[in-house]
Formats: sequence, structure tokens, C-alpha cells
Amino acid sequence: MIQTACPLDCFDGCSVVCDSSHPKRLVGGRVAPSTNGTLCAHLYRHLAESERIEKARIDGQEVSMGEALDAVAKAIADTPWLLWRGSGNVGVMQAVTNLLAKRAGGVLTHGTLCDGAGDAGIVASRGVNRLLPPEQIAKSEVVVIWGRNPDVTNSHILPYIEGKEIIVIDPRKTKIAKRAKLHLQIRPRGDFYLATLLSRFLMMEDAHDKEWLNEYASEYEEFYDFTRTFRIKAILEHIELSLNDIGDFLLMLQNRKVVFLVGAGVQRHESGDATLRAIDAFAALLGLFGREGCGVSYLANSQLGFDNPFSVKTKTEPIATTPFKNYKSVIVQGGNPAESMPCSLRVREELKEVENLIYFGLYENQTSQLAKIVIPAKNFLEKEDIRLSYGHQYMQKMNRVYESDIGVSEHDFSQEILRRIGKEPLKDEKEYIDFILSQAKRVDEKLLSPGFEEIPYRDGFGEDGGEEFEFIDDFYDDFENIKALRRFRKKVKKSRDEYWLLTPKTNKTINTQFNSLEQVVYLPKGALFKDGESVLVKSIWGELLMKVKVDDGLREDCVVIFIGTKDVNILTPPISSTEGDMACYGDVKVELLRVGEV
Ligand SMILES: Nc1nc2c(c(=O)[nH]1)N[C@H]1C(S)=C(S)[C@@H](COP(=O)(O)OP(=O)(O)OC[C@H]3O[C@@H](n4cnc5c(=O)[nH]c(N)nc54)[C@H](O)[C@@H]3O)O[C@H]1N2
Ligand SMILES: Nc1nc2c(c(=O)[nH]1)N[C@H]1C(S)=C(S)[C@@H](COP(=O)(O)OP(=O)(O)OC[C@H]3O[C@@H](n4cnc5c(=O)[nH]c(N)nc54)[C@H](O)[C@@H]3O)O[C@H]1N2
Ligand code: SF4
Ligand SMILES: [Mo]
Repeated sequence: MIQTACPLDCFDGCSVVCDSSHPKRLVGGRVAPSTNGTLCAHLYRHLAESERIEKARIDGQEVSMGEALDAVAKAIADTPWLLWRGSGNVGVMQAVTNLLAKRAGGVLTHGTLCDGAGDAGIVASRGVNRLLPPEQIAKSEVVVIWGRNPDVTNSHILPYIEGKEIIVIDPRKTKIAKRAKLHLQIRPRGDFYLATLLSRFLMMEDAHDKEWLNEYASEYEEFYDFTRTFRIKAILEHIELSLNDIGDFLLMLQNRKVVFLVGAGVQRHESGDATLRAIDAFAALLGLFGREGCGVSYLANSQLGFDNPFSVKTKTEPIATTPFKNYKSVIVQGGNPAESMPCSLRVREELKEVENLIYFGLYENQTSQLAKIVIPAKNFLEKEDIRLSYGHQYMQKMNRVYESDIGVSEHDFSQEILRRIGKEPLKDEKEYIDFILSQAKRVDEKLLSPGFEEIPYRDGFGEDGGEEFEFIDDFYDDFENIKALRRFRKKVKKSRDEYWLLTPKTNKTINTQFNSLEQVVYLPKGALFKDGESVLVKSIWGELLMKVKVDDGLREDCVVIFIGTKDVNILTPPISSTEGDMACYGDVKVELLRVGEV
């Protein structure tokens, strides 16, 4: 049996074992124990359901791989070019193309479409974004699920939180919210305020952990003054929660081992960093860092502690608002910007203007359809790689399961282009892989990420411990009037009701992969549209004709279109967060119009 791991962008980072004579018969492995020897349907879909690109193409005509690589080499020689990499496969070797960019005059991207605002907030408070290991989550008594949807996005954590007291903070009644002891159905973007109020009340009740704070986070009194700059009544009205909600919440946490499982859902906003800072501050007041069975789990920095052979210094563009039109040649690797980036109409217009759009991926998607040159990639069973995880500490070697004639690996793609343009070649792939593996901590024959700490922040904060926790001391947000939207708001006359648009993950897709969703918008009960009706969903950025389904579990001021629904990002804004350069998918409101209505 051959060991590998699931390459998909998912908290769980499952171990996979496979027999080369039946390469598609995948079974859950045990290298990462938290993944429990089971796999989910996505992995099978990844291999079976999507339309695989098998042959290279130029201008729609099939060509040999050699001809296509010649065309790529020509397209990037002596001209400004950009490499836009997505997260279709999260293996470490994906980033080898950074070396191609560095050596061949390419520009890369910075920031993320995913978790960067929250990460920036965590780094500002704690110095580094360390993993809270599943084994610590298992030792908790109370689990606060804050803008995360584990039944869908992180199913392997469920056995670790079974039987515990659950609190959920989510505008939607998710599956876990239905079985929670307390569900605060908060208004979107309200989390900073909720966390700040919780902190204030905790200190008013003198229930904060002064002993721990004096040693590790001594500026808590200044933070108390900061929390007092927000008016209690106005904030409660804004987030539509009551004093009882706050009281119930605090009561459930007192003298218990508490973990917060925070998702990407809370930070897809211009000020998403502040949300994580406020949640972290509340956790610090409770003394949850560095203590067994306690802590704040977010999408951890899986690269922490590594000397990464692929980190390079080059010019970069922000990934959420990449100005494609400034480049004559663009390589898209492992992603689908025409569908996954915010403000699709802008993105698609600009991609069309790129003279040489090169798509390097596994499947046909909206971006491959626009590309002049299409290069098929190898799938994870056909190449060597390493899997790190933002949800557990295990590092996994992804071994090649079988040889295939289809596609080219990211390493070989880069090598072939460098050779064609006469630039310094890469090392053998094995050298990079061995170098990365050599940095792992080895415990009981398992490889652990070098940044792993059994109980994170036990010795304080910062890269090497010893530093203090930094409380947030500045925040600007005037509720509705999101700074970056105000610039555009003038363009539309505000006449009708507006709803927050939520675009959460579903169990039928991984981001834009698999194309398996209907064109459906979920509306709250009071929205005056019936199941099956057509509705025009309109934002400042574009509009979509959708079929209505009514969802009883939605707040009155929210509608939902799942990410992976075709064209959903036509509606979302072309802005980056203030910190972390992250796409602000959550900073958008929509109107609902009857078809024919203007
Ligand atoms: N509205 C809205 N938009 C969102 C989100 C949201 O919540 N709401 N979520 C955002 C988030 S969190 C993320 S992470 C992004 C993801 O967005 P992207 O990074 O664009 O990723 P995907 O859309 O999943 O694109 C995956 C593509 O990668 C290619 N691929 C898969 N494996 C390989 C491989 O081994 N090699 C190569 N070369 N290619 C491969 C496949 O062809 C596939 O079509 O989407 C973001 N978009
Ligand atoms: N099945 C499946 N699994 C996936 C993915 C997938 O596409 N499909 N994508 C993977 C990727 S790339 C990522 S980044 C992770 C993301 O994993 P999660 O963060 O768990 O996923 P999301 O659906 O983005 O957001 C979680 C919840 O946040 C809520 N939410 C939205 N806005 C707010 C808000 O303002 N406040 C609060 N409190 N809650 C809010 C949503 O209603 C949603 O239930 O999942 C990964 N796992
Ligand atoms: S749960 Fe996540 S990591 Fe595990 S098989 Fe499914 S998609 Fe892959
Ligand atoms: Mo993501």
C-alpha cells in the first residue's frame, strides 16, 4: 500500500492509502490520527466527477505538451508576466513555481482569498499563528464555534467535540447550531462588537484571569478602557443580541476549559483582522492561552517554523484585486480566478484583455475557457508532494501512486520553461522534498510540523515565546457604512430593502470545484418570495437571476448563495481587507427584485 494525503483545501488534511493496481480505490490512512481513517466524498469527486483536461491546447486546438510549453516559454520571455496561484491543491510543491517566477522575471501575488485578514489579526496579537492541536480541543469542556461550520468544512473534528457543551455564533442556523446549547444568531460583521462587549462584561464582573494576565498580557487595563469606548446599548441593538445573551454566554464559560473554533466566516470583511483580535482578546482575559484543553483554533499557519526553499522576493500584486490587464501574459495555476475571485465581471473582462492567458490545471473551469494556452496538470496520485495542514500538526509525504502520461507536475513545468528560456534550472524535485521533510520534528515515527507545540503559547507569545499578548487598541468601522463600499455606493440609488449576502461553503463542492450546485438563492421567511420563484439578486457589482428556496433558519436580513454556485462572485466587491490583503466576500448587500422589475 502507498501512503499519500488528500490534496484539497480543507482543515482535515486526511491521510490516504492506496494500492497502485487499483489507484482509484482510496482508503483513509492513519498517518494523521485526527483524520480517523475515513475520507469524504470530495476526494472521490476530485478524481471522478470533474472533467479532466488530458491534452494541451493552444487557441482551442489540441497540441503536444512540448508545443504548449514552447508557447508558454515564448509568451513569458521579455514581457511583463504574472503568476496567479490558487489553492486547488495545497501540496507544498505547488509553490515551486515561485522559483520560475523569480528566475524568469515573473510577478507573484500577495494576500489571500481565504483566511488572511484573520491571520493578520492573530499575528498582531500573538506574534505567530500557531495550531491548536485537535488533542487539546478534545480535552475541553465547552466549545464555542465562532463562524465555522464543522459539519461541512471540518468533519473530522466532530468526534473530538462530541458530548461537550456547544455554543455557536453564526447568522445561519447551521447543523451544529441546531444541537448547540446556545446559538447566538448574530448579525453579519457583528463579531468584533460581540467579543468586545463580552470582554467588557467579563472585566466588569471582575472575572478575568488576573494572575495569567499579569504575566502574559499585562496591558489588560488599557484594553478595558478601549472596550468602554463602545456604547453598550447601541452595540446590542446593532448586533441584535440582548444582555441576557451576553450573560448566558459568560455563565457557560466560567471556570471551564474552553476552546473557540473560529472559522474563515467571521473575517471576510475589510476589518476582519479586528474580529480575530477581539476574539483573541476575550480568550486572553479568560486565560485560555497556554493552558491544557483551552485556546483559540483558527486556520493555523501550516508553514510555521519551516525554512521554505520556495520563498522568494519579487514584485507582487494583491490577489483579491489583481490587475490582470496590466500583464501581457498571465499563468493561472491551480485556481479559477474567473469564478473564485470577487467581482467576477471585472476579473473576466480583464482576463479577456490578457494577450496570453495560460491555464495550468486539472479541470475545465471558467478560467480554462478563457485561456489561450491550456496545460494539463498531474493529479496528486501521479506526482510527489508533501501535505501540511492548517487543522492538525502532522506532515505527510504524498507518494506517487502510479505513472501517468497525462499532464505535467508543477516542478517539471517550471523546469521545462526555465530550460527553454536558458535560465538557471531547478534542483531535482527529490532534493526539495527531502529538504522540507528533514525539517520535521520526529515523534514515534511520525513527522510533525516544526512549529508544533503541544500546548501552544505555554511559554508566552512571539516566535520564540517570552513576549506578551498585544491587545487591540484601535478600531474603525461605522457599522453599515463600510469604508471601501462608500466609494461605490453613490452609484446606486438605495430604495429597496437590502440583505447581507452570505456565501458559505457547502458539502457538495470544494470552493469552485465540481460544478454541482443549482442556481439557487436561499431567502429568509419574510422575504416575500416563494419557493421556486425566480428572483433577480442585485448588488452594486452585478446581478444574477436565481431560483428561490426559503430557509427557515436564516436571519431576516441575510440571503445565502453557496460558494461553488456558478457566477456567485459577480455580486461580491473588488476590495482587499485593511490588514492581510484578503478578499472581502462578506462586505456586500443585495437587493431582491422580481423579474421584469427595474
Ligand atoms: N463568494 C465567495 N468566494 C470565495 C470564497 C467564499 O467563501 N465566498 N472562498 C474563497 C476561498 S476560502 C478560497 S480558498 C478560494 C479558492 O479559489 P481558488 O484558489 O481559485 O480554487 P478553486 O476554485 O478551488 O480552483 C481549483 C482549480 O485548481 C485546479 N487544480 C486542482 N488540483 C491541481 C493540481 O494539482 N495542480 C494544478 N496545477 N491545478 C490543480 C483545478 O483545475 C481546479 O479547477 O475561493 C474563494 N472564493
Ligand atoms: N465541504 C467543504 N469544505 C471546505 C471547503 C469547501 O468549499 N467545501 N473549503 C475549505 C476552505 S478553502 C476554507 S477557507 C474552509 C472555511 O471553513 P469555514 O470557515 O468553516 O467555512 P465558511 O462556510 O466560509 O464559514 C463558516 C460560517 O461562517 C458563517 N458566517 C458568515 N458571516 C459571518 C459573520 O459575519 N459572523 C459569524 N459569526 N459567522 C459568519 C457562515 O454562515 C458559515 O456557517 O473550509 C474548507 N473546507
Ligand atoms: S475531509 Fe477534507 S481532507 Fe479529508 S478527504 Fe475530505 S476534502 Fe480531503
Ligand atoms: Mo479557503
